[in-house]
Amino acid sequence: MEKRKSSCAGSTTVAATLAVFLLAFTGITVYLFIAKPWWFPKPITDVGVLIDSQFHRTLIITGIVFVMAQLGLAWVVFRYRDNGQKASYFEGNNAFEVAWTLATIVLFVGLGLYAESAWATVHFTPAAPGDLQIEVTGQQFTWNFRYPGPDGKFGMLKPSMVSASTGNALGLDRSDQDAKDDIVSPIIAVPVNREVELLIRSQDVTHSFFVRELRLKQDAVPGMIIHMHFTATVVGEYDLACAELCGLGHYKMSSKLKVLSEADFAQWMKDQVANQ
Ligand SMILES: [Cu+2]
Repeated sequence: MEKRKSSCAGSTTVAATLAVFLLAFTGITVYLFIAKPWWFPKPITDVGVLIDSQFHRTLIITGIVFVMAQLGLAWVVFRYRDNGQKASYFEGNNAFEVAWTLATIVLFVGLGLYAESAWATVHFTPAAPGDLQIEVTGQQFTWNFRYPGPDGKFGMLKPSMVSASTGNALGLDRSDQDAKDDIVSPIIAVPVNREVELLIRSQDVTHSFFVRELRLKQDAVPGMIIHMHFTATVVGEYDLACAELCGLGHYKMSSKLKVLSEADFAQWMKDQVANQ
């Protein structure tokens, strides 16, 4: 290959350093994903387990592509470093471009087709009859959870009656027969191994109901009641956060999800009835 003047030649050190950096960067990244020093908390629903296995499948495939691409880059950086040779120009390789575009399509469509129908199970199929319904209301910057009470019916809400100072954050019309036994709580408690249906709404701006262990995140949109259902299988207390930047107090818009045994849940319900 034709040489340029030797004074213009590049340095092997620069190319080698960059190649070594790429190797180290790839190694550290792969290590962090395998050792998992920071990882998701364990899922507490069967759907969460399905979502995790799909996540792992995607991660393994994209991980292999990532490692190959980084190793290829490190090799090219070192192999074709500036030795003082003249740069040559070429217009690319159509066969390669078609091949990797097709490979990407096959990969993404394939992963989509192979995916467990976990997400669709939650969003497109309704909860089974006899589930426990809980209404979730987001408002700047708190969560309120309403249970229909022993009659199983949610009472009337009147926006004109919303008053945080009198403790009626939802505007519940207690004169309505169905509203008399409604229970409103700042945390959400659910019985273990029983299907729960959430009716998610917002009183002002868009919020987002998010519990990591449920692997569920759903926007609360003003003017809509969005249904979502889950069955928690592990007793415990979990953080619930608003996952939508909803204003200055967004950072403190959090609550708790308590998954209780059947007996503890019955007791919790009793305490709530006494407190209303
Ligand atoms: Cu919010």
